[in-house]
Amino acid sequence: MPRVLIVANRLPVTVTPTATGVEVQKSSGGLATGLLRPHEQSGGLWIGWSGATEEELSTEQRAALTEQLAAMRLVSLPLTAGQVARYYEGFSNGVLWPLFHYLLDQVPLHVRDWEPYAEVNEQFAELVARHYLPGDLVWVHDYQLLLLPELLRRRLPDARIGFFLHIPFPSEELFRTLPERDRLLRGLLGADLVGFHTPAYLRHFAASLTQILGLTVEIDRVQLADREVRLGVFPMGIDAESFGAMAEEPGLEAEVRSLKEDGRLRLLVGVDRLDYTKGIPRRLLAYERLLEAHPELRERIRLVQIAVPSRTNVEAYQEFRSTVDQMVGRINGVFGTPRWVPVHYIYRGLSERELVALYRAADVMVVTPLRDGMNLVAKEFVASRTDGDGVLVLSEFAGASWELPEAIQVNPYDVEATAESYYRALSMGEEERRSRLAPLRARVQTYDVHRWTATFLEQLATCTRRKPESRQALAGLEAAKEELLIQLRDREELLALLDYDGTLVPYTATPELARPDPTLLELLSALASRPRTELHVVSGRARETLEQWLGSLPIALHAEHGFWSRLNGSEWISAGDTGAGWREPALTILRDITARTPGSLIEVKSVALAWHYRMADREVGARRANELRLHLTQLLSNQPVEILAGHKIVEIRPYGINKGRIVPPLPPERLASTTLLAMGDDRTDEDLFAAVPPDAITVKVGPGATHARFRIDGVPAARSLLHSLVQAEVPR
Ligand code: ADQ
Repeated sequence: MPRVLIVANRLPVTVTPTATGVEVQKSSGGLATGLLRPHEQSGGLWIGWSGATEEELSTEQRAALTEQLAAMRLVSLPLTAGQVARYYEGFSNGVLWPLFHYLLDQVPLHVRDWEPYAEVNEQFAELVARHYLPGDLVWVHDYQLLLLPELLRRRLPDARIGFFLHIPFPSEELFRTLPERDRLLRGLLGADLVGFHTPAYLRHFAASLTQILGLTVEIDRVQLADREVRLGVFPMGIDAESFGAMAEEPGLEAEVRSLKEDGRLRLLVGVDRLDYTKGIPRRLLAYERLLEAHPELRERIRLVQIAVPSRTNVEAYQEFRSTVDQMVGRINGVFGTPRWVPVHYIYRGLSERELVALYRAADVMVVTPLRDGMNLVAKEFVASRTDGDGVLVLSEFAGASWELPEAIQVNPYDVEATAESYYRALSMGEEERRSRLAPLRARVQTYDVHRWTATFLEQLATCTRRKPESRQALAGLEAAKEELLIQLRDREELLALLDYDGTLVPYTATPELARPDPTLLELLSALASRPRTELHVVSGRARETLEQWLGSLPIALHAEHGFWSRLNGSEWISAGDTGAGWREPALTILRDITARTPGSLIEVKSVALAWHYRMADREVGARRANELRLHLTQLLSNQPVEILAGHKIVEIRPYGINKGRIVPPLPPERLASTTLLAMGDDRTDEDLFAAVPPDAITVKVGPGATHARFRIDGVPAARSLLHSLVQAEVPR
């Protein structure tokens, strides 16, 4: 098993400064339990913050802490109180947490803590890189470290990096409200594997990649320029066996009986961190509604609500605490009697044993968050019910709901319906209770936390990093430059065949906006005037455009994928008659789809027709493009044309007309003295790559499948490559 480096905001410990040093206590809890096994078994490290700020510890205490942590193979990332206030409480808990839980109104009006967030992520990257050894698996956790995968990738290009998000990934329309949305997405794309609790979160993330970054996601993977990122669904489980065992401990039964006042009370139980996402106020309102609507239940039921103090330094949490206090006070004041307290509210954490006793005592477990990544409490309840009884009322907005469909599912925003579902749960017969719980138990026992860690790490381990040799096969900009210069030493003629859009200029909203800028014209002109150099620009565009934009340069132009050619200022020559019977019917279809797809447009060329959808909504555009291709393929099946899907474009053009046509004849003696460069970004450029000799320097610009030998990042890299040719010494 490879060594696993776990990276999370917090280390699984609690640190207390003492007179002589520090006391370090291991903390338990969902994540810690789950990750302890790979941590122990792989001999790995856990890297995170200890929970004590730099200001809280003296120099001696810091040294003592480091030493004690090292013995547990834990590595602490030091944070100052200011960093905790801004990176952790400010941006992570003040902005990302509410936004990712759909609670936009909790996001501050003016977000200011981005810089410290990015800075701490950098610090994490430095620290992890320092401890990394080749072959390690790096597993980064949660929303505090969204930038870390990319920051690590820069430092450790060959590392296998996994990321798991413990909270929901919000719908793309919400996510895009974040000013730093692009950087956060790119941060995550530094990983090889990005995991979520549910398929819906994965879908939201994929939609964000498409809509915000313009990337194409193929169900569970995204192809980047130089590597692939896999996306996966890994619903987190709990240590079901240990909860089951605790539930069977002797003496527990007595505790359960006393909680239920020897059977006189039926209990509804809620166990949460005191967090506004957990739905406690509406849960209380629903309980109040239940008491109003069903007075016969008074003095016979009780809601036990346990709330662990959480994020007490964040203002929203302080206000929230007093809201809950007041509601509990009000309900108890209105409905309580000398013999009966309707809500038993406890504001502190309980031991695991106390928790299990409560889970066992619950007639109805109420888990009604407004939004929750997964919710482990629901699973802990199920695992503790070794007696096979008890009803789970579960919010449909908890990640756990898709895994636990046999629970009574509720919409926590619907207070009336929630109250009714409590009633339904309380009135449910034993047979139904048992038959609903059995499949829940099977699920929670099978997909436990150990299975969760093992599955994630297994998948991460199969993300094969490219070996150094194969990387050379698709090397980047520097390698392409080097190879060009080496070839030019022996073969002094330079023949450059260059695509235009997406290679020499970036894509623009509409095709006419992509006219060449002065820097490009200068660059092409300098390259064309290089001795023994022949420069061709080949494009899918119409002749008129190319002539207008590049006609004054001493270069060869090829329009409409090589149907038209104009060699150094001569006349345009066409490839011959191609028949045009297909154009009218095709145009009819194109006009129809354009009318139905806002932001799309038709380009009519002399032989080809093109449908552009760069400006259309990304998802709709892509769907319509598929529809169009299908339709055209049927309509034009007996016509001498081909239908091509390019970069945000669908093109119909006569057969045999492709960019490969423009490669000039290269008799052996010319071949021996020519260095050939072919560069393009689109699928149509693959025809060009296929038509040149195998040792030509073929360069793919940007992501996507290719047969080119080199891949570079984008237009600036393409220009930089040409620039290096202009500057290269020409032998005399
Ligand atoms: P949390 O928001 O912390 O976790 P949850 O999944 O319910 O939510 O886990 C809480 C843990 O704390 C449970 O193990 C529970 O037993 C314990 N706990 C809660 N209240 C307690 C109390 N009063 N006393 C003692 N212990 C208490 C985040 C996400 C979740 C996701 C987890 C794991 O918000 O959606 O399920 O991470 O990915």
